[in-house]
Amino acid sequence: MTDFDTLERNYSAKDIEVLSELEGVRKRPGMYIGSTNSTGLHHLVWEIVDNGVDEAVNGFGDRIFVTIRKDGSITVEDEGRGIPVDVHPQTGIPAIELIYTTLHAGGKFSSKNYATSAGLHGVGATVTNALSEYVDIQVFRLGKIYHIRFEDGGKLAVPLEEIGETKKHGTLVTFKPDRRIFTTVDFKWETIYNHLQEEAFLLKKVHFFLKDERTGQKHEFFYPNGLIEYINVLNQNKKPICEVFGFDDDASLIKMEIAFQWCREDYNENIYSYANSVRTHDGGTHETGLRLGITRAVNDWAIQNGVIKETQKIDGQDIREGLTAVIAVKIPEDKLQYEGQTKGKLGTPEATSAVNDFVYTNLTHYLAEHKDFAVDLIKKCQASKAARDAARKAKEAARAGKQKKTDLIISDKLAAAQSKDYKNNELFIVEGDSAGGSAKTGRDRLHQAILPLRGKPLNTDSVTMERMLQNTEFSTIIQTIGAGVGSDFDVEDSHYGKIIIMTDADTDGAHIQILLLTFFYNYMKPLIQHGMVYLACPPLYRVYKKSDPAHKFVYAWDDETLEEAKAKIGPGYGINRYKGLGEMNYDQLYATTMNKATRKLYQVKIDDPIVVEKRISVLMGNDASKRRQWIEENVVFNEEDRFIKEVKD
Ligand code: 28G
Repeated sequence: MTDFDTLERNYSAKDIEVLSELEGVRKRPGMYIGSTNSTGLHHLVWEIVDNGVDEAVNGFGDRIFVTIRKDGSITVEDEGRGIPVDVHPQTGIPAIELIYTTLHAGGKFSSKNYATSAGLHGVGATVTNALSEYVDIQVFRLGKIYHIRFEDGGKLAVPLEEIGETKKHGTLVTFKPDRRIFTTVDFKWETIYNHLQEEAFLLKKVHFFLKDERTGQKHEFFYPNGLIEYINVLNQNKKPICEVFGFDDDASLIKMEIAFQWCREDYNENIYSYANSVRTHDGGTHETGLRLGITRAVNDWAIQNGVIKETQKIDGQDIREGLTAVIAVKIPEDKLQYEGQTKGKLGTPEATSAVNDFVYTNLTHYLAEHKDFAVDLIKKCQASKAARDAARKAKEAARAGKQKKTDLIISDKLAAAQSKDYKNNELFIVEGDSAGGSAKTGRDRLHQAILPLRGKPLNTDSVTMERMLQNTEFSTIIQTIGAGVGSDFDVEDSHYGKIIIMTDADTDGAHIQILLLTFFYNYMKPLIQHGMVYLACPPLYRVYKKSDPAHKFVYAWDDETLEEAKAKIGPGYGINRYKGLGEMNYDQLYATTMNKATRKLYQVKIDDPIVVEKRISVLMGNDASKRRQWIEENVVFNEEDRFIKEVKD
């Protein structure tokens, strides 16, 4: 079948084209993988894994093996048909070589195909190749073993060769990312673990095996109950009012799978959506359909069972409080469309009514069969409505002229900003009275407000909302921000455009950050979703000239900038190490940590629900030693961390 060794290979125009395409990827890696940091690095793995997953989803093989190797390479193996090795008649180039070296379009878009990968549409392998030191591939196909190897950004190093016979079938790809392209080439167990786990939740039939030869760690992911198990993991620390339940439809043109669980003492709406296995962070038509279907089913049940009158319909927002839902739809390629620049929002119009009807029918049926749960759910909705109505009345009353009074209540600890231009105001929540004092003196009074915190804040993950509201520290924060709390929180009302947590750069400081972030995550999630929560980043060192310590000095934030600082000062340098914010004068604190022009801030992001829930369970759970270990290993400002992401402003 394969006659690559009998056909004359036509070197020339095609080879030049190939080299320039690979070069193009190397010149603008960001265009293909988003960035060249840790996130971009791991993209190379997802591209290769996705190809194996596509093969499995098409029904060829149901196991994918991923191995992190000691030399910094990764091996991915599937048990599919093996990448085709037959020779393209015009060019004399084997299919596998073209697949790994050209930015060809994939097959035609068709209604029979459901693309699974992140949408690079077949060019993923080429991108990984272009950005690698080497890619080495073995194909087990139709009884033969084939080998091909690329080096130095995708250049053919060993042409396709037949190297033996085999009974297996599949593809084995090993690649090593190019250190010259990436800011880090350190593969992270946790990142790959989370990604494979997420894929396994979505693809119930596929087994994933992850192994790390650097540490000996191993894990197998296989979730035959898919999204049900996904929600069980997400909600492991919550208080459910029902089992996780779900529905799926594999027969329609738009395939869908949905799972639900409602919990008490959770004031957020937790909806996670996917289209063709890619997370849709910004929702879209499938999420719209889901919300419509839920609201309709719950209201109809309540009316038909005489719990509410036709005129007292429950607001969708009150129904969704405390709901965790995951929806995964599969849209045929020819109907798959997104809104906006990124692939974060599904645009396919048909998805809205398809999901709406599907959810309505199945949820109606479920409520009819689980009457006790339905009754509990309606009670919960009514309680949330009552709480919100009360909060709204209080807010309206405050707007009607009682504002000064609340200002007075919060003013003894808070040093308020003078400006009423809320969007440009910043609230610094500062660890300790002494740093708080320096911050108050040093700040930009027009736009910066300071709220000092004494001691460790309450762990809001282990108490009820009532208990949290009794806590002075948190009630002060809520009043200061002025935008409500829980389901009543309205980000538009925030008195600050940035909330900046400023703690010492030590374990206690990290713990305080986590406790505050837990509060914001549980009770003011939109602040985080809108990118309004930040961590200040005080310097760790001040490097000075011994002969002129007061005038010639540079600050350093980590070991790398410390080296740069030493070089800048030159021979005869001395180093101050800052153990806490309190060791800095007010003007030093302002210059290094608060001044917009010179400071560093980390923006808090939450893009991966599993990561967040896992973090919270490690960090907020009962195992204090696990928590301390995690904080010490990770929170000392690892810029690649997905929970905390660096921005400079
Ligand atoms: C181990 C890590 C990554 C893969 C296959 C199998 C086929 C294939 C891959 O075909 C070209 C374009 C569209 C059909 C397909 C084999 C059909 C028949 C394949 C992988 C041909 C690509 N026999 N397995 N690509 N298509 N595994 N694993 O990359 O029309 S990629």
